[in-house]
Amino acid sequence: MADKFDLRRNIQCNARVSAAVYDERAHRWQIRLEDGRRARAQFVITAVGLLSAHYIPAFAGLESFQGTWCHTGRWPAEGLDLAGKRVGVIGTGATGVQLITEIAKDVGHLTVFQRTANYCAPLRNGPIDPETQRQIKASYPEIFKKCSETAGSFVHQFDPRSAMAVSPDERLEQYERLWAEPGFKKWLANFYDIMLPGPANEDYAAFVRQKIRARVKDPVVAEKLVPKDHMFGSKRLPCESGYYEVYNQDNVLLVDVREAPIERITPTGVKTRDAEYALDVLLFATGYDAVTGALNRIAIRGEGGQTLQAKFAQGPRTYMGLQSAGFPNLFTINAASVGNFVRAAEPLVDWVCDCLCYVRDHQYTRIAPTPEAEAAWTQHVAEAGAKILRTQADSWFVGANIPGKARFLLTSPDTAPVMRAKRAEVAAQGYAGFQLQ
Ligand code: NA7
Repeated sequence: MADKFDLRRNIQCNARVSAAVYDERAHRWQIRLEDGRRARAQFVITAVGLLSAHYIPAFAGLESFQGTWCHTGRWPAEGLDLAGKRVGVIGTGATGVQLITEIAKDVGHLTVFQRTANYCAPLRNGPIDPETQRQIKASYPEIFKKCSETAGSFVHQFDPRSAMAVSPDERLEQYERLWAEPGFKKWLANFYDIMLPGPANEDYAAFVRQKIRARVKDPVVAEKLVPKDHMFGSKRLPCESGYYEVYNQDNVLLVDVREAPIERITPTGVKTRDAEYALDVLLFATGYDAVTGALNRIAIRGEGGQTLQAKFAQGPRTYMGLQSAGFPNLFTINAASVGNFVRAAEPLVDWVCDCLCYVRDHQYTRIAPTPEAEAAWTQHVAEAGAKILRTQADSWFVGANIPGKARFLLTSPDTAPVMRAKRAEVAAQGYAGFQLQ
């Protein structure tokens, strides 16, 4: 890719950005790298990822642990030898669920520390024969077009019928049919209202709970794995390939740390209120300081010396997730996308490119949102966000997984097509809501 588009001369590898400071007189950013190198740029576009700032809870005693430990997002490049070892995993989100399923095949003994049980959906992935691969590749334009039309930029379209508007038999038939199919269809091609708070959502949640119970032999363990404290889809749905069967293995133990919280890490393992678990390896599948975390790890200073971190202390304050007032010429792409990030990011990048061309073509040197446009957008996120499923549980969607982080929807409450239309309209109106200078 780098060679095809002749990008190498424009890329600096191993360049960890430590600070970016806005020069108000020159309308330029001064960027500092950790190794002392510096750069100047008129525009800065952050593409630092929504889920890249890994989070390890501040457990007492971690430094005393004599075994091996790591966060899943910092897996050693040389790999970890888990064969025959006593391994502990903290966290059962999308990462933990996939990790547990894979390592349970090798480890000597596995202890899973679960705080919140999740609704996990079977992926049903399998080998794709060469002919099917050829067909998929030949239809990329249609696939991408479909993705551009759906709420979350995935290929699936919701069934426009309400689950509650069809008979219970018909409803169950659809649930079962989609459950048996591969991929995300079981939630994203289902009745539209299973992804809204209300009776359809609860009906489908009950269906999924039964699916979990049916796969776990020990009914006490099964009940621990059945989510009862949040709505289906209010947290990101982990997708799995044999996760629940892991708990039927004799060498796997599920520890409910809501019942008996982790008190500390000891030199030899993990101590909860009720017991101590001896471990050779401890794996943290404890997630990420989402969206703002990676931005806050860079000292970003805008006009008047204010920091982005201070500005976002009560949650992101942006105009459509793209820019923040007082931080001109800085585009924060990661805060503006939603759903299938890869597909959603592409039109976003195109919009930013068009915007930069507009600024240059009109001989402007500075673009920033007006405080009014930013305040209106922030209010929209709070109000529209309060009605959607993603704000109903304590998850990274709203920053609730990080102690002390303000609770605020970190992505847009609108669907991807709505966001695209809003951005297009803003551009068509000469970048309405932005101040150009
Ligand atoms: P998640 O979804 O944030 O999951 C983190 C997990 O770690 C979750 O089960 C948490 O329990 C658990 N956790 C976090 N802190 C603690 C403490 N202190 N004690 C016990 N357990 C804890 O991160 P993932 O990496 O799995 O997934 C992130 C995204 O990547 C995912 O949504 C996809 O979009 C891809 P909790 O649920 O908070 O009780």
